[in-house]
Amino acid sequence: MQAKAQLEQQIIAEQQAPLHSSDSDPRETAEWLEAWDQILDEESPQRAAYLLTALTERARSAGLDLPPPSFNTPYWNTIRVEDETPYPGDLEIERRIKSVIRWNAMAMVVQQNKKDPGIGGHIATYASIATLMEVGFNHFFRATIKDQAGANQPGDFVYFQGHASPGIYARAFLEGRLSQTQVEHFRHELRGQQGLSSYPHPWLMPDFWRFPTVSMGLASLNAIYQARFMRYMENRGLIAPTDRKVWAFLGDGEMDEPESLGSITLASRERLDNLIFVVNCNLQRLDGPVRGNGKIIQELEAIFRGAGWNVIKVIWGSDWDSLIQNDRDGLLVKRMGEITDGQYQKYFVESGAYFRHNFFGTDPRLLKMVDHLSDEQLARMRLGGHDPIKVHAAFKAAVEHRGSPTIVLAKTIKGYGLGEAGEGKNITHQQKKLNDEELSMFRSRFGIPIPDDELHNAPFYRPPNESVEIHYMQERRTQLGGYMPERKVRAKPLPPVADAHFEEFYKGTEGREVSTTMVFVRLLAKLLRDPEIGKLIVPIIPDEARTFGMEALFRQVGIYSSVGQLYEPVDMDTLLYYKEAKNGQILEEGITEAGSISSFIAAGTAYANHGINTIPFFIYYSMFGFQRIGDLIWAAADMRCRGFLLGGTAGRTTLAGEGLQHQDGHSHVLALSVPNLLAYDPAFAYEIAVIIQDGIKRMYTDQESIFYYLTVTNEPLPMPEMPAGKGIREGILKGMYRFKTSDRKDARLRAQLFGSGTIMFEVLKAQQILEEKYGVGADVWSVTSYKELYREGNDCERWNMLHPGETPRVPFVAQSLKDAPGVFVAASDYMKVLPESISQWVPRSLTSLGTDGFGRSENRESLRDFFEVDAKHIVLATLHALAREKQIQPELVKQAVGDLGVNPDKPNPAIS
Ligand SMILES: Cc1ncc(C[n+]2csc(CCOP(=O)(O)OP(=O)(O)O)c2C)c(N)n1
Ligand SMILES: [Mg+2]
Repeated sequence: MQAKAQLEQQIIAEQQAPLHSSDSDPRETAEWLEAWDQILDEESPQRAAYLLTALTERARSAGLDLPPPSFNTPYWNTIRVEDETPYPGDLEIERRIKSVIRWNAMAMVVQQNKKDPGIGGHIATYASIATLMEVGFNHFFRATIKDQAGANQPGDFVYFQGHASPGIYARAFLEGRLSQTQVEHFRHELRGQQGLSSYPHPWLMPDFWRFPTVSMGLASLNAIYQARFMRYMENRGLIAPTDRKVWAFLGDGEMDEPESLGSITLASRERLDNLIFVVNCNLQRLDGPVRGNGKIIQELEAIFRGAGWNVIKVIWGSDWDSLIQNDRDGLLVKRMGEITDGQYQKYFVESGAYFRHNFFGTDPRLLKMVDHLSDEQLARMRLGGHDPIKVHAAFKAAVEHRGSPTIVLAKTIKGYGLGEAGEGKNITHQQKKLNDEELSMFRSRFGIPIPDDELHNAPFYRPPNESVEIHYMQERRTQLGGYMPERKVRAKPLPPVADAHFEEFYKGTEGREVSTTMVFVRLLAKLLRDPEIGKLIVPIIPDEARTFGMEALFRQVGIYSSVGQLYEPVDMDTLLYYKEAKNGQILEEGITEAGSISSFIAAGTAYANHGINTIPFFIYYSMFGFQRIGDLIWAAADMRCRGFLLGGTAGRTTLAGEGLQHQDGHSHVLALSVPNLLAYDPAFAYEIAVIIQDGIKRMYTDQESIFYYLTVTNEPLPMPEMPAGKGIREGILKGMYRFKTSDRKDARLRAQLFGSGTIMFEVLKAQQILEEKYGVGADVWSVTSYKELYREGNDCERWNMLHPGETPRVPFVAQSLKDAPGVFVAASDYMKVLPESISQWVPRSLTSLGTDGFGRSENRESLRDFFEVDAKHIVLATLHALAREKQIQPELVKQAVGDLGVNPDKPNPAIS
């Protein structure tokens, strides 16, 4: 122990060489060091550390300019050999199981690429992570866990490195959970057989995968917020506290994604000791080295230690123990520390002789240390991440650690076991085919009993159920509470929410002007008070509560804080003070849309992961939604996440003064791309009420795998009463209904105007102008969702194409408009393509007005003029359409341009 501590000091001292080079009294230094060594040896390491800290503090308070603290430890394992506990499993049986899994994972990819060249898949990643996975599966990952009352609760959550999925499938195949047919149909999901998706996709395999991880960076972010949300649920009494963990297995290349590192201080600030990252440091990414000229493990160590994480490095396997212990003068560890990752990678592919010469050959004393080892032995010296003993010690320390999250940095070899076919080579990530010789080598290396004449097809191998191996793995999983990964919907459906909450909104505001954001907030406040679902609501805000007028909720339900409120809020004496509480309900995330959507995902999938129907409402600046965090929304969709996304301050022209970066005119276009998302751009209070009530029912009572996007705006407007009559509610939900019929039904000139969001009020003004000034009788339609109309229309068209000769289905748009006379004009605060998406079902040609182009810093009136979506442009577009239909003379339109005050030579907003 003392020797190692001395070395550590020495190495750190070398890093801080300038300080020591000016040692003016080496004898005195030696005395101090000796005294300190004595304390370390005779008292305790804690005492020795305490004294150092005390001295440092004293020095700092005396104003000394000390060198900055080093966040690195030497390039060796964090856990000392003497602190390792005996391995609790049977290493030999586990090795054999792992070998078979390795083989099947490889075979899965090779087989597919033989029969379908280019179908892809990854061999090298699982090959490097296999030991990390298997130690986890055999000893750590608990599928269920007991709470303090002895009741079974959901166990650990594991985010598996996405493209290591062949190994996860191969294990499930051995466990008997996946059939031979399934593994034979890896990446072939459309062959009339049950296949396996390329990566973890709950959408495609809803009983198996829980967390989509293959978009690099999302796993880290999601895992942090998942662990945090568990604490939130515990602190609010929604789930029983347990010591369950969230594990995230990540690639070292993946750590370059900003999302991977972006929220790590939240994890330490929240003391998330229920969170464990494991980074598979195989030193390679897709193209080549992650840090050829540096050291990824050291870099990540410093980052995470600096951020307050517990860092455990697993670099060297047991083969190195005696060498490291005999390294009395620190030569070996110094050499280990000076080699770059690129050079280490070279050692992986080179012979033992090369390793001896290049690594140890720099100093005769180093060479002597490995005299007793043959070149072959040297070449086979295992790394920490391939040694179950080291990995187990690290995982054990990680799960036992308290007070901060842990990251395990495990050094591995990419393509481990592939030999010439790719082990450690730059091409290994892409290696999908093995020739017969390479297959034969792989088979021999891992001892798989497959005869030569079958080898060519790389067949799967499954030991019989009665074999020691299968028996062992089943027993381990039974001990750990069941199989993993597994996704099970645990929550019972909710009863429908009481109508009473929504009725107020059907009445309208009798001329009082309110924004749809205010309507939403009022509805949310009511839902929060509901005795049944109130506690399940999770309001999520990225530092915009005041923007959206939500500050009243601070006091009503409190802001979640894991430590309560340790200060006297500055506005304590006001009614709506900033109240933080341990059981606070609002997740006030700070300025992170990526973090907020991760909370949304955790809350919106708790129905499956925890069996609790939490209902998240995430409200944000609509511009920073699909555009900023679209990939996370896609992941939410894949995960069958439920809940409501609220795009606040939405629309290109409703957000006055904010300009180009804030004014969103395309989130509804981007929302078209998410298959199970319903997107609405409501204009009126009652529409919001109808949509949210139906949404809660569909998601939480009927348990549909859908979620919602609603845009709300901050323009105060008088909210009308919900029109009486059949079909209004249905129309709101399906996407359109006639809001107002013209008083001039008998007029010769007729028009149908579509309005959405706040632009609806421009449409209503246009209707009046058309009737009063131009004698055009115009009906007004509220289009709440172009997306729903587009989806349903396509559904009908497709059915009709596939069922020739049968009575064709008529799209809802066509049904609704079939008797509507006149020309069709649509206006919204979004791009023109949105209304155009339904034009094929509009009986005659549709003129679409929208807000293509960059925003401007201006007020609403000028913006609507600029983008040509105000009442005068709607009137002009209607007259233009009538002229095109030869119902009026072109001269009349020309006249109108002047009368309406339209500047025909204004720049085109779409391109200016
Ligand atoms: C956001 C994103 N960008 C790119 C990719 C494509 N991709 C898949 S694996 C990979 C390399 C991964 O390297 P690393 O994280 O080190 O994992 P390893 O396979 O080495 O364990 C890349 C670039 C992706 N999946 N996600
Ligand atoms: Mg890597």
